[in-house]
Amino acid sequence: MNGDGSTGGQGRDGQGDDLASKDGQSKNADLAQFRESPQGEFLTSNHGLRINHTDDSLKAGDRGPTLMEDFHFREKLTHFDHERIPERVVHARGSGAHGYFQVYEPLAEYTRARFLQDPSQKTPVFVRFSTVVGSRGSADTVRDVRGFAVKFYTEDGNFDLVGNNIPVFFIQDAIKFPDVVHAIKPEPHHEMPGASSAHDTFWDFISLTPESMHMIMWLLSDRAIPRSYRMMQGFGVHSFRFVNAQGKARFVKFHWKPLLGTHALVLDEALKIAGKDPDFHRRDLWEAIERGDYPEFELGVQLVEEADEFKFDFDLLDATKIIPEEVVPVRPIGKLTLDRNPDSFFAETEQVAFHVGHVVPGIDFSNDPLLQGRLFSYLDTQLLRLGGPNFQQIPINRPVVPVRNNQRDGFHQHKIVKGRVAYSPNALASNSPMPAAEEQGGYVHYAEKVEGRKVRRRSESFGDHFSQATLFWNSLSLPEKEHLVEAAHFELGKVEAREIRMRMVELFNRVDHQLATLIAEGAGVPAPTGSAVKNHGRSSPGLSMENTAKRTIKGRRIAILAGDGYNSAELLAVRAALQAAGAVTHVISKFLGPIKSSGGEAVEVDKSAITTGSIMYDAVYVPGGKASVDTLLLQGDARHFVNEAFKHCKAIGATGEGVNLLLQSDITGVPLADQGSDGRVIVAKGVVAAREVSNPQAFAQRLIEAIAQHRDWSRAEKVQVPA
Ligand code: HDE
Repeated sequence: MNGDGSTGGQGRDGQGDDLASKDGQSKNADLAQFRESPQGEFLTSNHGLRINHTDDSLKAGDRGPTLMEDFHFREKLTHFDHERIPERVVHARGSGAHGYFQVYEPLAEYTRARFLQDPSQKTPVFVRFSTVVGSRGSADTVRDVRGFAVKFYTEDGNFDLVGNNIPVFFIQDAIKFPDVVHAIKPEPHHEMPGASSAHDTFWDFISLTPESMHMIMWLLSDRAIPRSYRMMQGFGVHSFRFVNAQGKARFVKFHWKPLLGTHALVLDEALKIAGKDPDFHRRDLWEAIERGDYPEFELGVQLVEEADEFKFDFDLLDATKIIPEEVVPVRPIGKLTLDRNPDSFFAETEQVAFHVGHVVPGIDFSNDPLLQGRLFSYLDTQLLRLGGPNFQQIPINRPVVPVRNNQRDGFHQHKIVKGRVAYSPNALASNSPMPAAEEQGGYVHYAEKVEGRKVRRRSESFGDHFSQATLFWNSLSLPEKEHLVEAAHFELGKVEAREIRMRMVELFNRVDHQLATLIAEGAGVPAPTGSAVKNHGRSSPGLSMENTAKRTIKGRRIAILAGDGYNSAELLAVRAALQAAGAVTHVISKFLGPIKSSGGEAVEVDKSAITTGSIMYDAVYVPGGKASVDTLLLQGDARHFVNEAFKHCKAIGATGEGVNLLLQSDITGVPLADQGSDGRVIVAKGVVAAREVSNPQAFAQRLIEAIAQHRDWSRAEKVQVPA
């Protein structure tokens, strides 16, 4: 190492080229020096002194005052007093995971980014999923946008793709960001509601900001209440640029698609889970990774030639617009796998600092005014949140390549740089560290031609705020449309000012007349008398989650309700089949501990009824066994479980006497009463039931098919079910 460059601290000098290695382990190795687990070690002070007693302060006599000289007491308390850092202004609540990314084939034709060239190379990544509105301790399942931020530790430095699970945004210009965030955050006089858009100030702002209407359609859709972080899409939102080694640029939009399919909760479930398990998404992600069920997402790109920039009926620089997949297909380019949970929430998930400006050669920006504003904001926010300009030296933020420059000092500087030269140009250190030419990996901004007058105004090409909102509405399936209207009833139902509700209905009327009429009905305001615009009738199938669902039960949670006297053959066979198909099963009973089957075998209860509920499962199965089912019949909770699962359109299975529980619940519209003892399996509306089970495996197969549908929306009777 050259004595006048930086040494120690950051990066591993001289090894830059192989750090984002084929096996993706180097980042782990790089961070290993920072990981400690003090088992079996002595307790010390922060200056390394072994501490001999930490449970009593130093006092003058047993009952005397605490002494000033108790440095251990003061250090321990002072450090504790300073444990908190400011939470993120937005996206405060998050969950992180480590993993790796692999490209499918070399992309040299489109980009010179080195991590996108070699399919055998694993680039380490850290991902942080988040909600936007709530504070750090808020519930996971509220209606909200989800952040999907990915840090790629590449051999060219870090690339951060800081996206959301919704492909558009509320506003077109970053200067409006403080306004939209102030409007959606808890109202400042009483700090309510804690983490929800359902209040006056948000809808007041929206009703006066028509550019937000496309985003509002997504926010009211099921996308805003995902089933799991493992089952949601991600989007880079803005148009970025790919630039190849020849300097040719193309616009690019980034898409993440979950391999488990895109799935959502229903509103009632999301609201209830927020109380029963506020950590629902965090836990789901953590547990999936712990059991080796690694979440996977395919990265896709939409590429647009520079020459085609003006061929669309919207502006590519307008972040309230998508490029429909039918117009420009999404081309899959690689896969992200999340295979390791963080060791320390604070050190990793809380201290990770994403910045849209962290790019690598081959990836560049567009002039989207929202993106341009973000390029300022992310760096600025980290300075405050992480306490100064050296936040990139925090282990989770360190690139895997060396960092050398003439920046010096500042709070928490970890590097000890040798030499007296901290300026450029210099002759005393042979002008090092020196700029790299483009062919040496130096980042050169794409030389886009720009000219114009200084103006503080919006481009006319950003003027259409409704066509794509209508496109979204037209593309939804009927259940999705019903859910959107229900969500609007919930949100506007909490808005006290009638004039805000009226203004919103007027805006919805510019999206679609039927939509506005349905919303008005629940919002207590008159329906609009006529359509404000004619619906253009276009749709884009990719926008409906129905078309992105994958028919698998992998990673789904299935509840098995049982008590003493259960039928062991049925329970074990069905459970084994569900597990073999990749599902997670939990035996639920009144109390923890073992329960005994009718034949005397025992099975361990995974969850006691009081700690859980149907809302935390994707399906429920009730095995037979007279005594077991008779006990369940006496428990209101068990009937409620079945009712609620039915109401939420989930798959329900029952065998033997288990069918009695379904008959005694309020499930209607399923011909269960016809069940004779001929062993027929009845499959109706996602309910799979059989009195006599000669072949439990075959039964399990039918149940698996029903669960793989995710929900059976055909249950019109669900509204009559009390749950
Ligand atoms: Fe952010 N955003 N944002 N944002 N954003 C932040 O940075 C900002 C926007 C997104 O897990 C902040 O470190 C402005 C769009 C994610 O750490 C802050 C604008 C998209 C995360 C900030 C936007 C995002 C943030 C707060 C309007 C999707 C969490 C704390 C121009 C493409 C990252 C922080 C994490 C976080 C500013 C709009 C995604 C204040 C000014 C559009 C996923 O810098």
